[in-house]
Amino acid sequence: MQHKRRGRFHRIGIATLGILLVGGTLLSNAQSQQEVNVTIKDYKFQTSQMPLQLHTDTIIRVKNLDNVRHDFGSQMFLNTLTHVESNGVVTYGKGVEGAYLDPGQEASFRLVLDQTGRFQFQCSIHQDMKGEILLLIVDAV
Ligand SMILES: [Cu+2]
Repeated sequence: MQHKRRGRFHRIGIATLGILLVGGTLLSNAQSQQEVNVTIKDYKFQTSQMPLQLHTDTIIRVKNLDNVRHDFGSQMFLNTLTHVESNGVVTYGKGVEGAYLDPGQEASFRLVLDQTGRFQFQCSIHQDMKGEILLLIVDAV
């Protein structure tokens, strides 16, 4: 069943990761790894995460709960070393575009975020599926 999609933002699954950069003193336990979880369901990206910091090993775990194939790709991977593990296959390097996820499949992306900004990710198969990672600097009081 096809639905006419009018407004670009009407049916798009906007997933926003608010990455709060907090002062190191707020996090009493130094974290060696921080995690972002992205679930794909009903053609939408849903994200959850802990507060994130720059210059820290970050792992983005993506799981496809739909019964169709999706893709998770982002420009944010292009200029940084990214370690991708998908279906038992590990890819490592710069210029990684993303990974395809078959139904039920998971993929993980490890990278270090070293700049603030807005980083969009998307499914290349379904052009309306987009999400965004926000890197915001929050000044510690
Ligand atoms: Cu898709």
